[in-house]
Amino acid sequence: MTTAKTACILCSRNCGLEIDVVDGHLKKIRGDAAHPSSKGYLCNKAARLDYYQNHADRLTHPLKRQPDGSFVRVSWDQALGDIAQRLTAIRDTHGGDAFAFVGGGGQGNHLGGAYGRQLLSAMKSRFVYSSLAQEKTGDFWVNGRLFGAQNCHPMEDVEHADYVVFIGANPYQSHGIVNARDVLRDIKNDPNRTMVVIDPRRTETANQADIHLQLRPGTDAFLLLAMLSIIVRESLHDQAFIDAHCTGFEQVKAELLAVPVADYATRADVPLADVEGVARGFAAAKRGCVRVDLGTQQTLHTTLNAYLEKLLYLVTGNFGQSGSNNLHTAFLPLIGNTDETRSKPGRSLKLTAFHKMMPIGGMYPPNILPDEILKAGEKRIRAVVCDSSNPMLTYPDSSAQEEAFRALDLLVVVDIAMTETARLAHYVLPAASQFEKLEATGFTLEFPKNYFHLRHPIAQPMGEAMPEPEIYTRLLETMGVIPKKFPLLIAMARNEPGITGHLGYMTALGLTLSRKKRWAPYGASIMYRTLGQTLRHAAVAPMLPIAMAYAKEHAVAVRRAGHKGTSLTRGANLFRAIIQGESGAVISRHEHSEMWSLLKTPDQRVHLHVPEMVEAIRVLSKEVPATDAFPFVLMAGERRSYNANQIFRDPAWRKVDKQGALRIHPDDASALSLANGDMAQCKTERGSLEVVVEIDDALRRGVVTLPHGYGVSFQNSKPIGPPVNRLTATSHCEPFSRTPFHKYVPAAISKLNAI
Ligand SMILES: Nc1nc2c(c(=O)[nH]1)N[C@H]1C(S)=C(S)[C@@H](COP(=O)(O)OP(=O)(O)OC[C@H]3O[C@@H](n4cnc5c(=O)[nH]c(N)nc54)[C@H](O)[C@@H]3O)O[C@H]1N2
Ligand SMILES: Nc1nc2c(c(=O)[nH]1)N[C@H]1C(S)=C(S)[C@@H](COP(=O)(O)OP(=O)(O)OC[C@H]3O[C@@H](n4cnc5c(=O)[nH]c(N)nc54)[C@H](O)[C@@H]3O)O[C@H]1N2
Ligand code: SF4
Ligand SMILES: [Mo]
Repeated sequence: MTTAKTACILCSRNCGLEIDVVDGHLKKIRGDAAHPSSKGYLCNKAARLDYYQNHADRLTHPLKRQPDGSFVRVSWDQALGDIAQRLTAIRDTHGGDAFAFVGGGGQGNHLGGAYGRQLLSAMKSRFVYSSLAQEKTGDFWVNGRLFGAQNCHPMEDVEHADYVVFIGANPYQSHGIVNARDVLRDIKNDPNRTMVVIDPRRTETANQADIHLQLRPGTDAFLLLAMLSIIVRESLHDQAFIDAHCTGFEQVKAELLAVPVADYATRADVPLADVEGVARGFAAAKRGCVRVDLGTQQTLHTTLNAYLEKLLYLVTGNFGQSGSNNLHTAFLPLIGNTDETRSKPGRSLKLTAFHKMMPIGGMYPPNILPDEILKAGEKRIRAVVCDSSNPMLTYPDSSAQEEAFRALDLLVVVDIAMTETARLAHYVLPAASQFEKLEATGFTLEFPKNYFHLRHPIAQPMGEAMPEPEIYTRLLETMGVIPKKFPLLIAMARNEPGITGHLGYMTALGLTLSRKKRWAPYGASIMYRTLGQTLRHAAVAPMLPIAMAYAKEHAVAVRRAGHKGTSLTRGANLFRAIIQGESGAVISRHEHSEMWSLLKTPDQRVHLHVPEMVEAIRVLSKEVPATDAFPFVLMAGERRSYNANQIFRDPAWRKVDKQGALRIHPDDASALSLANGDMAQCKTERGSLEVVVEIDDALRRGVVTLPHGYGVSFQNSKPIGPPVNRLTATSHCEPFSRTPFHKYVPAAISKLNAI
């Protein structure tokens, strides 16, 4: 037995863990008290991680699909040789845009993505499709306008706030905030702090709250506008803050004053007095913050919701201080910035062939992928490499995705397990699991203190599985885009005395890449093969320049976090601290007043006036409530105690809710003669599923929910629990960001007679 430190890989919190490992099994799993953020916290799911590490669908060898759909084992050389040859042929015949990279890191593994994305350069493509573009790109676009770059990303300091508003987020189950259950309990128990939950369901979080506004689904924009209007009508906004830090308030104020407050409260079906109470309470709070999640992002008016939610904390001055919303630094660049001004003809912004969509934050949305494969004629996507994602279950409209993926000339899936997507692939490449390799996430989301956790392997890779850095580096070498050997750089790396902090190596690398410009996009793999050979774990090598850049950009805050050295050596010291910090390393400590330096607007002010959003507010005022042909609104993809995206496959990991029940209000159930445990049919425009019924008085009438993360065909079985995306449609999305309305799927429910 060994005891080792790592982190949980099931959600963006990545709580630090200490695990007893016995024969490759994760036996006893405890919270790591030394982790800089989670400090020993964990939730019920972490204890089940051995079901991720050891299960019957784990891949151990590269596989090639046969015409009859079965798979045969092939060697790495055979697989990579054929893939390289076919990718190169597709690129040379049809151009780079025939290729898309899909996925690239889930909740715990972002290191491999940095290597995988090099394939885009090798293929001369810019198409990255990602699940983040089915949740947060509307939000990122608004950030670009308000704060100057789409990767200026605000988070919320719930831990230190007096007044917290959760909108469409259920942190008790989904986490997403520091040590959620403890923090929620602390707020609940403190009479001087207020928690508000805005959610159509009385969630586990709402049960801890002081105030629950149980609005009608899809009406957040109305409710938020009513609250904002009350604030400006009653002059509760923070004029001093706005004068000091914002532009464009007067235009926005005029729009907000025009909002018919009482009408909009009725629209949301929330008593006007409650809307006023929260608007006044939040505006009066000393330290207030707003946390949103999928309940606003995967429902009607996605992008407008993001704008209004941010206006709420901005006009009340709840930004840039303890307990408010704050921008934070990023270590690994998880989100890009799409500079919209470059969309002019001849500039480098890449529109998709069929939908003519621009990327947001560097990503394209899953909702358009089937059309870009099937309908773009000569310009269609013909080859996909899919990594760390299972689109057949998690992308909207499983049937449409399946039809499209089957039509590809080449599909390669890199995964640790035989997934529904892998079963369609020409080649399936086995990756080492997140406990078998060096890993890390880009979720460095904290301010004023931020940290980064590089996780060391704690078990041996299974069979011939390899870490993604090795897989992609070998593929690039086989494609001939980089040589296999860099003798000069290797020699530099080996012979350099430690005291120089790799400055000699970095200079030599810089010179090499400036001479051979065609190698420049492959810095990660080149460093992996050279500097990496002198480190305990080669895959960490590309983090040296990242650490150097971070230490340069945030010099004072990095120094405050205890990383010594001069402007030349501090980056290498930070790099070393990251490698050595088994429980994670604090990388920077800012003062709140320094947050403004993270803004990317030229005047370092928040630009409140976003013309497209003002227009959206006007359009909203004319919106007629939809009269859907379907009587229910289905929230397709609820977070519960036993789901974790599609990360677990073995259904034995679940202690409760094994069938992933459909939750329905008691009155709706009785109208349909449904009792607990009955079978029902849930039907939408796109499909129907047979589901088990669970009566839940926490719901509004007319609203039903199904969980996310079920529907797995473990060992090629029939789907276990509902594969919810059989019910969703690619066209059912916000026209601007194309993020799906997963939380607002019109549905019909009927009783199925027992057989
Ligand atoms: N247990 C568990 N935790 C997870 C995950 C998981 O699979 N399982 N996945 C992780 C991931 S990838 C993500 S993105 C997060 C998501 O985390 P959350 O967004 O917190 O989770 P959801 O349950 O999808 O949706 C949040 C809430 O939105 C509410 N909602 C639905 N429609 C509306 C609406 O119109 N307005 C409002 N205001 N609310 C609405 C739902 O009732 C629900 O309570 O969770 C992360 N954590
Ligand atoms: N209807 C509906 N659909 C939804 C949602 C919803 O609420 N409703 N939520 C959406 C959201 S917010 C998200 S984030 C997505 C999540 O959906 P996806 O983007 O598909 O991400 P995961 O489910 O995390 O993908 C997990 C895959 O990564 C593999 N994997 C795990 N570790 C590794 C590794 O180290 N290397 C490699 N190569 N692979 C690995 C797992 O085996 C699994 O196949 O689902 C989305 N889909
Ligand atoms: S699933 Fe639970 S234990 Fe794991 S990172 Fe998220 S909050 Fe922490
Ligand atoms: Mo997500």
